[in-house]
Amino acid sequence: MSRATHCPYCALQCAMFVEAAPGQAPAARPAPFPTNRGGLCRKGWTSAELLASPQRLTAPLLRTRRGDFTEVDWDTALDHVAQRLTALRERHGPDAVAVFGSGGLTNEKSYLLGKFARVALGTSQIDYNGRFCMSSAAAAGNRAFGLDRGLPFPLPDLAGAEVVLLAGANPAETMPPMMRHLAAPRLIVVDPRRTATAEQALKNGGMHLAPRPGTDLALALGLLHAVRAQGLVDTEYVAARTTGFEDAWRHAAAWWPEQTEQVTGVPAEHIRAAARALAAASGAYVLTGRGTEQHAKGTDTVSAWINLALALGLPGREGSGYGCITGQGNGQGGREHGQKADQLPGYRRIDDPAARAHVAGVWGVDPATLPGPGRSAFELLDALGGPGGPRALLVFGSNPVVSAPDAQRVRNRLAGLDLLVTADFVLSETAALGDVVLPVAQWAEEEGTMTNLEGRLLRRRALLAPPPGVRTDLEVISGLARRLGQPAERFPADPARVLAELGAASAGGAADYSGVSLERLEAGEEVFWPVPDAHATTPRLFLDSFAHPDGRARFAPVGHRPPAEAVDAEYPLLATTGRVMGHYQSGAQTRRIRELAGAQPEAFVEVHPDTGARSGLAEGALARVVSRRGAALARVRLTEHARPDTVFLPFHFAGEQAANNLTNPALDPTSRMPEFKVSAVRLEPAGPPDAPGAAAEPARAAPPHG
Ligand SMILES: Nc1nc2c(c(=O)[nH]1)N[C@H]1C(S)=C(S)[C@@H](COP(=O)(O)OP(=O)(O)OC[C@H]3O[C@@H](n4cnc5c(=O)[nH]c(N)nc54)[C@H](O)[C@@H]3O)O[C@H]1N2
Ligand SMILES: Nc1nc2c(c(=O)[nH]1)N[C@H]1C(S)=C(S)[C@@H](COP(=O)(O)OP(=O)(O)OC[C@H]3O[C@@H](n4cnc5c(=O)[nH]c(N)nc54)[C@H](O)[C@@H]3O)O[C@H]1N2
Ligand code: SF4
Ligand SMILES: [Mo]
Repeated sequence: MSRATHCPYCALQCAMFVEAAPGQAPAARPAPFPTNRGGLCRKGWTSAELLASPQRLTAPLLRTRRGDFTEVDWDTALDHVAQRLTALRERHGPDAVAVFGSGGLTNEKSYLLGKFARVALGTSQIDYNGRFCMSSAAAAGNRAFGLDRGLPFPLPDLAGAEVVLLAGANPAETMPPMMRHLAAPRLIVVDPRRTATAEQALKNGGMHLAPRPGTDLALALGLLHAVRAQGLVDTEYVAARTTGFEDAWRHAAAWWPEQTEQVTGVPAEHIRAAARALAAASGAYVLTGRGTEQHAKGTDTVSAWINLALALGLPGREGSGYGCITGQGNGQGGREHGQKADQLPGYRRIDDPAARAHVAGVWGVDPATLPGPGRSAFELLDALGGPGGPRALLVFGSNPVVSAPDAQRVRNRLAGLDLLVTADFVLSETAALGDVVLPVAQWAEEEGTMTNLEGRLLRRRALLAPPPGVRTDLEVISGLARRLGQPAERFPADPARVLAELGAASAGGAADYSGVSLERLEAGEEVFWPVPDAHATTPRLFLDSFAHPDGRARFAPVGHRPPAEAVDAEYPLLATTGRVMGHYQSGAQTRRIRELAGAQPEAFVEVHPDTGARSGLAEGALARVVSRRGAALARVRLTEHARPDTVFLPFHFAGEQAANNLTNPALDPTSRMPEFKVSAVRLEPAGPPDAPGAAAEPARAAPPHG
């Protein structure tokens, strides 16, 4: 029996075998596992292609004076980076160097990267792409429950529910094997579009509520209103296990269903029916995804969904609950080990003196030398090269020129840097703008642990040898730390040693990993955090009490407010953005996989036929989707499944096709999450249906970095 690893992409972390017969390209196939139950999506099936792709980087690249890249050996590359970083720090101070990490990195890498920033660089300027992902749900979860673990229960629990409400999540495309757990429950899907997930709901006797983008908070308040008005509040649970209901209710009191219909477009009768279905179910879950979270009021919106779940008595009860569906492969673990601007390992706060003392003790440094909180992801990117902003950026596992909001602005900021270094296995759009590119090993070639959407610890296994010339991220971080004067033993490149240290650093924190060991995972134990000792596992949280000191969950008093940007005569439509099944994120990986690129080679925009007609756009026409910030070029897809006031674009494409050319970087005040899901736009015809060059990248001059 061959040993399994897990998919390189999303938080479902499907188990898979990866094998390469002699002389053949490696191939992936599903392995038995409780989460994917023997399934893989199209991305998983094709994931091994990039391991042996000719587009893979196998030598470090250094920008020459002429402006092109030249291959160099590792010593040359790392010496160069270390010298430049040292010079910039001496000249401008430690915060002149910034680090941008990723929820795709293993726990060990996330941990070592955070330590590298705080100890080897001494910078406060580190954040990561998870800030763009589920930071609003994390903030709301902490506020309500005192602890943030995406799903506080194992995924198979969902199959036993009668009703599952999915707010702004489209797992039929974003985590297809998850639908195996959602076959039996009736689904209530809240999404402006009639997605594949909404179709499934309608097929199984469920409902599709299609609010105008940016109005979920009102809808959740309207549902709470309908629950109370119909006498469906679980008053016993609310009295025994929560605080703050009356304060929260004051904000919902005005949202009777007819009023909610005015703002959201969801019929009042559907709101009442959804409230009744949730309350009548013997087991029910409320789950949130990026659709409801990626807003300038995302934290309050998630709080409103949690308020609804609390009023119905769902969280912390067997067979019911609330959960946030995390996104990236290690979206959960990536936010626990200290690559976030305000965090230290174990989900500790960097401004908490006790946390600083504990972690500094493990690291063998004086707590006073640890920097304080830094800038959040977009604020960090936006400060690059500017007055008082960082002069150098190290990127591990992200492609922000495609995936950050207001992408042209981010591109300009990167161009203003003195030094841009990227660790990647392909020349992503961000790597292509840089001064140094460091080629790293891929998932099937490295050891480590991941924490999936359920808080379940997984082993990533090296099943194949990396190509010669490639190093692991841990080796890169370790090599740079040593060149910056750190002792080698403080920055080990061996994942097992890093995991042991991570366990010690997290001990006593909210996300306690001190009892995690490779042996336990190797033995096939099911391990869910917190893991405070070698026998502990916590598949279900909150059954006895919530994590606040009084053991109660807290209702949050949240009111509705409109999106950051309003439509007007010039920009009369709303654009929302998201995903399609066959591409992953910025597309840096999946656009390089033949089958996936062939199936979806270029950007498209979903448009209601009436809106298309008004804009003079037929099926297959090229459109320019224009916002106050910029434009994206996309092929028109007319569909009755769109709202007439809303268009949808996937963000997987780059250059002039990038959806993020038009998105709004308005930030949530608590989570600092950008408003990816609402921009005011107009549609313009951009050429005939068969215009050539639609998929072409714009010409790009090499940036004149030093
Ligand atoms: N195929 C694929 N799968 C992926 C990924 C990928 O890139 N491709 N990425 C992974 C990652 S990192 C993540 S975070 C997850 C994300 O997984 P999801 O949250 O399922 O993905 P999205 O498509 O971003 O958003 C979900 C839905 O939100 C809807 N939406 C837009 N605006 C609103 C709104 O105002 N209110 C509501 N209620 N809904 C709205 C969109 O129409 C969309 O169908 O997917 C993971 N899986
Ligand atoms: N408009 C719009 N924008 C969005 C979103 C949206 O819904 N709409 N969603 C947001 C969300 S939820 C997310 S998570 C972000 C994600 O967006 P990004 O952060 O850009 O994520 P990826 O495209 O996965 O980029 C990962 C890069 O790192 C490389 N990589 C992968 N694994 C590793 C590794 O282990 N080590 C190293 N060194 N490199 C690695 C890949 O090759 C790729 O180039 O996008 C956000 N942007
Ligand atoms: S659902 Fe996610 S983890 Fe599973 S195969 Fe697809 S991309 Fe990979
Ligand atoms: Mo994400």
